[in-house]
Amino acid sequence: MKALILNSGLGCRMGVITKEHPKCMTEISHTDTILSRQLKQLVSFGIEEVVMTTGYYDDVLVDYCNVLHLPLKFTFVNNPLYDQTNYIYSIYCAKEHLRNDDIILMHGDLVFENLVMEAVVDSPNSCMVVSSSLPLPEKDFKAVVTNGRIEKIGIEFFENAVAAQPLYKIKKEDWLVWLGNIETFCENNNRKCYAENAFNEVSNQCNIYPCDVHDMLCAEIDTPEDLKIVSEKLVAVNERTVYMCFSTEYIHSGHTAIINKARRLGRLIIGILSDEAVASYKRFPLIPFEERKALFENIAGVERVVEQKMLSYAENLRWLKPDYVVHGNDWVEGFQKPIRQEVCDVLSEYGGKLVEYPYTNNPKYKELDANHRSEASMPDVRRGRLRKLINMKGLVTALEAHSGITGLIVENTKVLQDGKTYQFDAMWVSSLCDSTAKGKPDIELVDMTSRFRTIDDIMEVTTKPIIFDGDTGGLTEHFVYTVRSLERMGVSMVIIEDKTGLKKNSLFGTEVKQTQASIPDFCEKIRAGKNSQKTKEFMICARIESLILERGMADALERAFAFSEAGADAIMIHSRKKDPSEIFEFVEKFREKNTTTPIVVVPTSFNTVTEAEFKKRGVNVVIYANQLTRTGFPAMQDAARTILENHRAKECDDKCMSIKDIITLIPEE
Ligand code: SPV
Ligand code: MG
Repeated sequence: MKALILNSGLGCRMGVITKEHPKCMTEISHTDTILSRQLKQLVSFGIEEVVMTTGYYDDVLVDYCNVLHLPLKFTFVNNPLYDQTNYIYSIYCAKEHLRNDDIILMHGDLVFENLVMEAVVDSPNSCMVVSSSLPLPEKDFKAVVTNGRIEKIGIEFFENAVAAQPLYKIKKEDWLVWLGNIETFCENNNRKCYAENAFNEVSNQCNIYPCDVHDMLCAEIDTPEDLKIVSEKLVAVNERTVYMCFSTEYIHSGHTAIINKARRLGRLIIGILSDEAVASYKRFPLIPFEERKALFENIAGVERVVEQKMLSYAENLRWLKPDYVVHGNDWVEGFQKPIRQEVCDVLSEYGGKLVEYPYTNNPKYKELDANHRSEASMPDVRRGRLRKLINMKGLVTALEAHSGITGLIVENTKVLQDGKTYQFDAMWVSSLCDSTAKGKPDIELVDMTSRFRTIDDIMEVTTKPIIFDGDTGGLTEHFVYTVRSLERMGVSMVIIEDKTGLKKNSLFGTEVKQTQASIPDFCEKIRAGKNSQKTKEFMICARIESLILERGMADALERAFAFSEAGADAIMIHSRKKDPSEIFEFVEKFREKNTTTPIVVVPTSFNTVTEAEFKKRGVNVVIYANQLTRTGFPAMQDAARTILENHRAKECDDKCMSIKDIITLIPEE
């Protein structure tokens, strides 16, 4: 596509302003003339070639264009009769340069905002800029629109007409028809009328549609008064701000394309989602906030980069009041729909606008994302993420997973509430649930090889950190090997409980015989485990069973201090009481002396306590230890019974997830 700019005329009505140069060289802002602004706009829309008709002060004009050093290829065509003819003849002079492309045609005295240019450039058909919002001008162009198409253009038409501006996109097939008639006109010495007179005769073979820009800026400058009005409007246009938000850790061509579009609308402010918001909405960012911010600070045309603390834009929009928010149209449906709605609501509070561009669904970007995901799932990257999350969020949550599919549920389940996204931070590979899935009791019967197999199944399809239920840790001589294997696999933390001999599930409490390990023995196990690990990030958590075995608070606390002294990276305190007071008491007393070692709780029994309350009291990890197992298997029992009772599967159908839904639970690689 080429641009054709008509700059031959005298511009007499501008008075002294055009004494020494053509009208298009009139200054309209501190930084631009009418022409330099037009040319820069063309460059920003990807136009590379400009045909410019010249006449009045043509040498001054040509020099000026060259001095601008814009990446444009100019073809200057002089109209030798510029003072006796109209621009129809200038076009005629340039005709040989105008036969092979679609063209953007504009008068050289036209000032328009970028959204106008965008509407013209992106139009699938030939079009002319009109405004249905402005009153019909007395002396300027109007377009008569019939059956959705422009039938006539001229200053004399008032019926069925809209205000029109000489800015067009004309597809080659339409242009050849119009240009053909311009040639006929000029060859018949009809050179003083408008080029549009030639169009009016052939408009039925030439499909030009109105491109309605309503009250956006698009105006010709004919007089010093016009210049004053348009320059003032331009000040406001140039002060507009645009806001976009990114969470990405790398910039690809899709990002730069949308940034370039946003930049055309105003001064661009970029919001970078905080690490916490990214972790809650996607996954833990591999690249921290400061580095993600720096990526954008180095992009030309980005004026300012700020933090967006939450997925919700509301806070930043009320603060910055941007004129536009720019986003891909991928959030019209799906998970981000409520966020989008909130953006629309907040923008309407002060008259801002949402501008959406088609989302680039490039398979290359999907591949990049998949590579990124697999990087996030690599052992070295995954292992340290639990500790980082605890440091970043203060409190993290984990849900049990005992297979690939339950791992995917923990990985992908998200809830959007009050502008925030909630998802689990980590997975708990429970001995109870792993054993149950294998139809075995929770007595350390499922051997480590088999437990590792479960971890592997989960790891293969997920990226979130894993907390492994290591039961008693076994013999110290064995535990050191377990630690290394877990560490190598990318597990973030193992929790071992201070029991010895035949371990039974804690929720049996004192109903079964269970023996607690001595403090020195268990400290020795912790020390041996810590000494055997190869990385700094892997965590060993000591789990205290004193409250379960009714040995009292003092014993629990004595153990907690001894175990953390021995090197435990975290302390888990367990209870099977519904009433959380003993847990609260423990946390309070432990925190009086130790403010840093993370505390882990498993609120299966004391399940009324909210995460916020735990956090307030100083807990750092909340593990939902068995809820997928306890909801999943009863549903299966129910299905089995329903089929048996009805001797067919139909009655079971309503209880079933559709095949389509079950397939979509498994993401395609
Ligand atoms: C498990 O989930 O296997 C646990 C927690 O160890 S509990 O069942 O509460 O003991
Ligand atoms: Mg267990």
